[in-house]
Amino acid sequence: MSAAESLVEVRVPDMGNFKDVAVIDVLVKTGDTIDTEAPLVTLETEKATMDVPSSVGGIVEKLHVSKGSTVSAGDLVATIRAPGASADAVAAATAPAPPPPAPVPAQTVAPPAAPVAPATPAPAAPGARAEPPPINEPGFSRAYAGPSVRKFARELGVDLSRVKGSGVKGRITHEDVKAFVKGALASPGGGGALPAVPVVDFAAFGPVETQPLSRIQRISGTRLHASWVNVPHVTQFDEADITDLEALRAQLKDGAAERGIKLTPLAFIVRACVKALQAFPTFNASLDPSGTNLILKKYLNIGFAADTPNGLVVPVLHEADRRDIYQLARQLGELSAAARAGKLAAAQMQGGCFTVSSLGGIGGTAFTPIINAPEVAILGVSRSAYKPVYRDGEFVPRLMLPLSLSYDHRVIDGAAAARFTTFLAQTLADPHALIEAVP
Ligand code: CAO
Repeated sequence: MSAAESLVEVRVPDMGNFKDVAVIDVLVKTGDTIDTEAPLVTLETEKATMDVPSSVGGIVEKLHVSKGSTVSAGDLVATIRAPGASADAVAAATAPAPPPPAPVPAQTVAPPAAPVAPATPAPAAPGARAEPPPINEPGFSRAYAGPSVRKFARELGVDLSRVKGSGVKGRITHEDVKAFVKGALASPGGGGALPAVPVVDFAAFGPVETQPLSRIQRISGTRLHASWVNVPHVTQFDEADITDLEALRAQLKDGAAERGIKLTPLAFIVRACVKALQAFPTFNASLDPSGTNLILKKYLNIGFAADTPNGLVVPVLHEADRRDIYQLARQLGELSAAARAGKLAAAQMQGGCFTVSSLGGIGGTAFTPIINAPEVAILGVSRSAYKPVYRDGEFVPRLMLPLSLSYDHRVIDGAAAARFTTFLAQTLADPHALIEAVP
């Protein structure tokens, strides 16, 4: 092994509650040269099959599992000899699984204020067909399909996470992959490929430095791009009068701090969102992969965008409807700390129904958040400011909180969105109802 190489251990990611999962296929052998995200083995639970991808590219030094064996989260799958891999790479390779992508109903990666560009594709030569969109690897891994269908899909460059299975329990068959390709070829643009962004030689105009995107940025970039191009977004803006809320929070803050709880506006906003989602159930819903059915969720988990040194992640406040303001504030603090330390488990980023993205602690007056698809709406919150509000014949100073609600226009129409933000603003203006105990 040269000085510029390291041995990287790839382990089974956190798979939720599954243990002793069967290895139904080993997709590489010792000595193979593999790319980052190349699938190493296929696992099969009672409900799904999933590939375990390699977090680094390199040469397969040793395989630690065989076909027919069983594994659980954290078990060693393979050792990869990676060129130039560092201790960071080892950490990344053994970190919890990346958040599952759409259409898996699990939410993980934060939607940014601006679209995240995909890796710049090379411009297509005149008359040449553009490259298909990149495969969403975590989604591909979790798609319910057998090894030969996976291989077939790889050969054709088909992203299995976008294919609807017609087999038993929704298992994807060869025919489903073929039908997907036929449909893609028949669609305008021949496979949905997007026009390429021009490639510019920036160094021709001055000095530049190249910085690789972090692993989280790369994963979130794919998801954000998928949401940006697949979901027709509209953003509804509104303002909530939080003068009374802030007065109440100021009264309660010190008592909460004595209990080790930082009572920030976000806990109140999440509580208000819970009430709004209960009043408007279509906002707590997702389209199924066919796009013809709305799945209404009877649980209420709320994700929140957290800014971390490695990029944006979305921890999820599970059963947010069962938590009072203090429990929400405590959980927000704990999950934010874990997110910043890079210690969130996969389960802590899954199952979200609706996302709140608060830039209130930083600044700004409004933004257009990208929906954390397959959720159907996201609330952006900007910094509150005192404004003159005309009331009873005079202008009075009121603390106004800007709200920016982006929604999927296939599911929600403008009137519903305006009703939602109106309800939210009214709820935030009545803070005593927000601090009531939760039944
Ligand atoms: N208006 C005015 N002040 C606000 C505010 C608002 N809307 N929201 C929070 N603040 C204040 C808080 O009261 C706190 O002030 P004090 O320390 O004086 O009490 C300060 O801003 C910082 O708050 P915080 O950031 O510690 O806590 P939070 O609960 O507001 O936010 C979290 C937690 C995790 C959301 C935040 O730390 C974070 O990561 N924000 C960035 C999220 C992000 O990047 N979203 C964009 C994604 S889309 O690209």
